[in-house]
Amino acid sequence: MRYAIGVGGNLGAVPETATRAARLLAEQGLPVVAQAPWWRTPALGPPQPDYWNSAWLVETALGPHGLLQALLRAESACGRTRLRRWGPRTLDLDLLLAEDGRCVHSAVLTLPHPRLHERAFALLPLAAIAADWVHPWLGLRVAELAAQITRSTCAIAPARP
Ligand code: A4P
Ligand code: MG
Repeated sequence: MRYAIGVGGNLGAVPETATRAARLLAEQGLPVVAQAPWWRTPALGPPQPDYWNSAWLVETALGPHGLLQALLRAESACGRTRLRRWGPRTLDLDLLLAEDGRCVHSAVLTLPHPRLHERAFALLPLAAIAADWVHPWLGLRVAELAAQITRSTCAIAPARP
């Protein structure tokens, strides 16, 4: 099964940190099988540095909760600390969408990610690697959701690390 992961961060050398996290996941049997380009995006939330944002597809036999645990472990191993919600971070790995469209609503996990469809910094990278995946609540393809996002209000741009 493949899952889409949103990758973000704005402290330290984020693309390098993400490469380290991908290696850690692969060592645990969760290979990153596709990686979107990087985008530079203004922070949503309290004032803080711009973000690096990308997206991955991860292949795993784990269920969504097992995958979430692996993502949280990888974040911690990459120096993630949590001081405040939407605060600056070395690495954020969010579970965005499952290829089969499965939905989860538990105390620790909501799938699809509840804010995926509102966010250019998540949708535009995701559309580069999973354009045809369908958002199960909305019945729209990722490419359609990305097209609906007004780029001008988000002022985000692809970038090279
Ligand atoms: N959780 C529930 N559902 C999920 C899911 N689908 N994926 C729970 C991942 N986690 C999920 O997350 C808090 C808890 O959410 C987790 O322990 C998990 O059990 P967190 O990563 O500790 O905290 P957070 O990321 O600060 O909070 P939140 O509400 O997840 O924030 P968002 O919505 O992820 O937004 N600006 C730019 N430009 N780029 C960004 O990437 N990211 C954020 C964080 C804010 N501003 C940003 C960006
Ligand atoms: Mg998160």
